[in-house]
Amino acid sequence: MKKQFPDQFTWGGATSSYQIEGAWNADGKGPSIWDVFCMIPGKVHNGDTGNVACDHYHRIAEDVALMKQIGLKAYRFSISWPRILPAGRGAVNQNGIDFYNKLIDQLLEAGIEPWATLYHWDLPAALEFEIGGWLGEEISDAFADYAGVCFQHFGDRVKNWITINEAWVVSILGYGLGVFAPGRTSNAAPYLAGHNLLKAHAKAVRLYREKYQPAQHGQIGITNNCDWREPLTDTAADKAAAERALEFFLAWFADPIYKGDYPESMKTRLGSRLPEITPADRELIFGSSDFFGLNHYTTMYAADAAEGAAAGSVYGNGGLSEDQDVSLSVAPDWALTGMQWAIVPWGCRKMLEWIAARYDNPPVYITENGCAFDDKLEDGQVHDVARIAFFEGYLGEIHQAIQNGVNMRGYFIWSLLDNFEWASGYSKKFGITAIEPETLRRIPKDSALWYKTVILNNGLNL
Ligand code: PNW
Repeated sequence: MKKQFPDQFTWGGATSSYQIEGAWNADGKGPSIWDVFCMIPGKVHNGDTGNVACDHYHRIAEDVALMKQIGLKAYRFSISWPRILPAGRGAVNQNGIDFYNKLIDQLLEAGIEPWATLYHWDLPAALEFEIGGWLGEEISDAFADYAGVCFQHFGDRVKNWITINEAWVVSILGYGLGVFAPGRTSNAAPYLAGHNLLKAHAKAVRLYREKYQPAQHGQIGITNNCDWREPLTDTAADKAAAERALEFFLAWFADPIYKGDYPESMKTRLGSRLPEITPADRELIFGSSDFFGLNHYTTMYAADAAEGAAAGSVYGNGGLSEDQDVSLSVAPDWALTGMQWAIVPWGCRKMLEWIAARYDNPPVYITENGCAFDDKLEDGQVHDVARIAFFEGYLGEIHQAIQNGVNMRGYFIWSLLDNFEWASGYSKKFGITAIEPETLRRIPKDSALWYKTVILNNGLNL
């Protein structure tokens, strides 16, 4: 069966700076909160760090050639803030500008559209020390100033900008559960961090629209992550619990942008822990995204926990589930990836349909989707059949969502390369390309060859 995607559909691959670049202190780069977090014993599996990672910093030519060979139409990478501004604010590091210029130029030469994310978690450590990171009042202006440096230097060639990657992860895992940098725990800080992330995003967008977009003609938006929440039973209570869980996950950030305020369920349950969106904030944030960026990985059942104890996921992706009175679970027959995330392709379709219904069918890009498996490198090959099956399942449901009217514009595989998987270190492999230990040689897996044919056919041939 043929599943044809729309003309002009953007087929891409994604990575992020800290996860692949290495060169953590080369050529004037300042330290990020992830450089520091990795130094703290016990924070990252096996004591792994991003000091070398895939050494992408020194292998641009090789990596762009790999993307060209796979046939990527677009490449989503992130810019390391402390490589551009080593102290977070003030002096610009020209070597950092040169590095991204080289990457962008080589992508364009290879016919690959650059998609730049401005913040994929590697905050300059100076800003954590000096103003409390995302809890600091000055952080949104600092971010907008940094964004301006990027628009100024790269905006003549970069036409697709993502401000913030996954404000939910930054807030909940970084400032609530403390499992990601900067490792703080609190039940109030995440909501303040989230508020400042929204303001930072919106200030960068305002600057782009006022000063750069008229001449540069690019698009700018934010990428949020959300897993689907399926009601455990048909009861009204479980249906409401699933809806509430989605509101605490995605509508937390999308409602202010598309509706001008936080969801009612969050305001009621969080009280003064949730900052108020003032008229000035609303003016700034409402309408501040040219497209809807979504990172999607998995699905869980949600049940009302008002009567019992809320149960989150041990992997953190329930968030602060006691705030929501939601209990999460998975069906025993759902297959799991190496992250213990369930493989539920139909959840992706329901997620997309929920977004289309709630936000009036905005243009959507899935800016990450993928899976970790315990791949085996044998005779220089990786036969990752489970990963191909995962992608076929998810893309099949995305195709169905398009048939059902969802305004899908593009899809980025996470990830182009096996890389530093945050607190899991190098133990979790998401890539369609393996990295040979020691030599760091790139070895396309079977899924990379499979993806090449999907892109060539502009769809699936099942
Ligand atoms: C995303 N959760 O992280 C990131 O954008 C990537 O950098 C990362 O490599 C990828 O997904 C795979 O993990 C997430 O707990 C981390 O729900 C954790 C969660 C979601 C996304």
